[in-house]
Amino acid sequence: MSLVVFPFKSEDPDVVGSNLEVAISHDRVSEVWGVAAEDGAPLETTAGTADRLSSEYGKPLSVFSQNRLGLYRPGKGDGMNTALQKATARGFDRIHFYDADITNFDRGWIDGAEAAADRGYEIVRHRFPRAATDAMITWMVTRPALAMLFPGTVLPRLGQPLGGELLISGNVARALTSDELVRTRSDWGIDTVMTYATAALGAPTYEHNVSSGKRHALYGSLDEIRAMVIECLDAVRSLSGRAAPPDNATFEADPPAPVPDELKDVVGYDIESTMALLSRGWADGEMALARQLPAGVVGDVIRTTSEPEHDFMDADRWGTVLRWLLDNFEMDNGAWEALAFRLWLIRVLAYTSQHVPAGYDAAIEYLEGTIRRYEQMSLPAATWSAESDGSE
Ligand code: GDX
Ligand code: MG
Repeated sequence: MSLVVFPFKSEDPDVVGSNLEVAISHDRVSEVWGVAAEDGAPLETTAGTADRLSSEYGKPLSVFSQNRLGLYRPGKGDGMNTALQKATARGFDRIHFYDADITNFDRGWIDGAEAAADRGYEIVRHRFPRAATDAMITWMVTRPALAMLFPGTVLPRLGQPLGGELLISGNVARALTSDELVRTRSDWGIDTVMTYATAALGAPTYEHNVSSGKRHALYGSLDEIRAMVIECLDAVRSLSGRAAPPDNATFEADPPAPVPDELKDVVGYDIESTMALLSRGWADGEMALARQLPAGVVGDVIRTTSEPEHDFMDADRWGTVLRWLLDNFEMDNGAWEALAFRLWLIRVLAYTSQHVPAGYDAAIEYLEGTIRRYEQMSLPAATWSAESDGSE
């Protein structure tokens, strides 16, 4: 008995409706839920579509608002936790989660997850190729931080540690509902903590590759995902000092597949308006924090007040900065949030200007190399070596 859950906020109702239909029409799926944000979700339109589809397919399809469960900003985390609680109370064997804004969602996603679950995997994570300038939080914050905090484990190996597309067994869902780290995380940090918490359980995990990629709403200026940057950084920082996942857990993945050519040309964000963000004024207290940055970067960062430079933020300098943020960053402190966002922007622009022009394959290979390098730097016997992958 499988349940499919779509958390949704302000998405195109036609896209949400079409995704609800893909799920409810699937023979493995017995029920579908749309969990709406407290604010902004076009609940009535989607609820009307849900009622129509429910009678058409003769299965329950409900749309309801999330409950207030966590301790952070009420966001996607409350939506996912609301679903987890209700689903475990109902005793579903399998629970799928999908973002509601995917425009190429089809039964293949559900088939892939169900097939792996049939083979005994209790956690099935969908992975997919993304444009070279998409996934800038995944590439610059989450995967590097997981590499630094948990080198040599499954965590830095996961393709989409922030992905909202996964299947978990009823047992895993029950374990997550009693995990404080997950239950309290109501904001964008939910995906990060669920990734850690599921890996920590040591249950057999599979990565299913959706080779066509995930097509969904992309961004204009990166300012649009400022809250996501901050909350994902805070979530991964909160994992510092926690136990590494067991090293004997089963982890398998689909082999890599060719990436569609048109996906290689997709632009993940608007470079010009993002560049302009670097010229914005500094927040109160931001400069005082910036002066405490590690020696190798402090001068260059402060110089950006007069010249909006970014190319100095190579993989190694960013590694030092991210480590410093993991040790010191404070969420809900305006100066820290402004500085963390500024530093991330500098790193994203440096990567975009120096590595994206070399073409999709070279850019992605470079990014994968940076993850291996951060991991290697954090292993006990490792030293910083100039020859390693990812150094510039
Ligand atoms: N119930 C509920 N409540 N749903 C929400 C809320 C909320 O407050 N906010 C967003 N959603 C839904 C949204 O409608 C969509 O279905 C899904 O959550 C993901 O949001 P979206 O705006 O599409 O996020 P985006 O930019 O695609 O980010 C995804 O990838 C990021 C990344 O990998 O970089 C998402 O899974 C992020 O968690 C992740 O950080
Ligand atoms: Mg999206």
